[in-house]
Amino acid sequence: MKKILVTGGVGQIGSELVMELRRVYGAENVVCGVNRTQPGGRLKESGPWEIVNCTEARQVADVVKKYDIDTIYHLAAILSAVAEAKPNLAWNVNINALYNVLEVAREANCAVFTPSSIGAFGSSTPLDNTPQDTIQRPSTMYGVTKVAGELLCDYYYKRFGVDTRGVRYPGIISNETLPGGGTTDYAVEIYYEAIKQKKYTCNLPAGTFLDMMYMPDALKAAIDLMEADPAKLIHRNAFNVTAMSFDPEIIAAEIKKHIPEFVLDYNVDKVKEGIANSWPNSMDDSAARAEWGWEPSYDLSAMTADMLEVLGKKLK
Ligand code: VAH
Repeated sequence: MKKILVTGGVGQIGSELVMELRRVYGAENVVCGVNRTQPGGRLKESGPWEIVNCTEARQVADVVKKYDIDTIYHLAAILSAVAEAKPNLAWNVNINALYNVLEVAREANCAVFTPSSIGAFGSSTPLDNTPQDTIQRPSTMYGVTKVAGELLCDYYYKRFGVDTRGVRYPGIISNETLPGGGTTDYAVEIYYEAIKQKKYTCNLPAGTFLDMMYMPDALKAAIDLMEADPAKLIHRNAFNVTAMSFDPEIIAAEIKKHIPEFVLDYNVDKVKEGIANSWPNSMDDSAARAEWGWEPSYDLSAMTADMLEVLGKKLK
């Protein structure tokens, strides 16, 4: 049975990935790695956890040795908006920590999943139906770390044989752990505010189309890719994956089908607007579909119904 370490284990994706991996592989086989914040609730009670500051190579090596880890899901990262405000921190976490994880994986023979992002593209990329293989000249520090991360992961595969794989995640929408400092965070916040206030002030303007995905599909993409037959992988770092593309007006209209009195207005964050405008409007994920059977389960309608049902109970 796989022995798995998840870094960034209390983050938006990491906290749910740990629970899903524990369901699939057995709780005792999945270590929740956290930088500082201890896990709480069932995340803490359902399996092992460790303090792992991935910018310290020794800490990564010690946990991998202690639990005989053979697979690392490396989710620890600084997201786009925070990365733009703190570029040095973003480089240290998104690249130096990744380098440490890859070096430990090389020495301990671990497979490594590292998410990239739609942020790995820039305004010179074809932004509609963005191809798997295309120009990647991002103008944000987040995007620079994502492109460099993709190249570093591919290098460790080709040069050292480390089994590295990754996906370019779109904006991820979920109802467990709030995202921290992303440009796509509005697409999570809008559901919470729709239930609490029946109104939302959006920090991205109408017409800003971005790829998005519901968390269950994001978890499925990571696990399915890591279980895929390596002989069928032409690409590795990293695959375009998406489930939907919408702008604030479209998600608001879907919410209004459930909460007719919901009102959307705008107070645009110019930094986030600039970041979002440099990202694809929609991605082509045909390579992931062809090479490892990627297929999302949730569209905007199904996601909205589920988000509002779950949050309706959670926020009561
Ligand atoms: C962000 N949610 O907004 C992250 C993600 C595609 C966006 O990388 O930075």
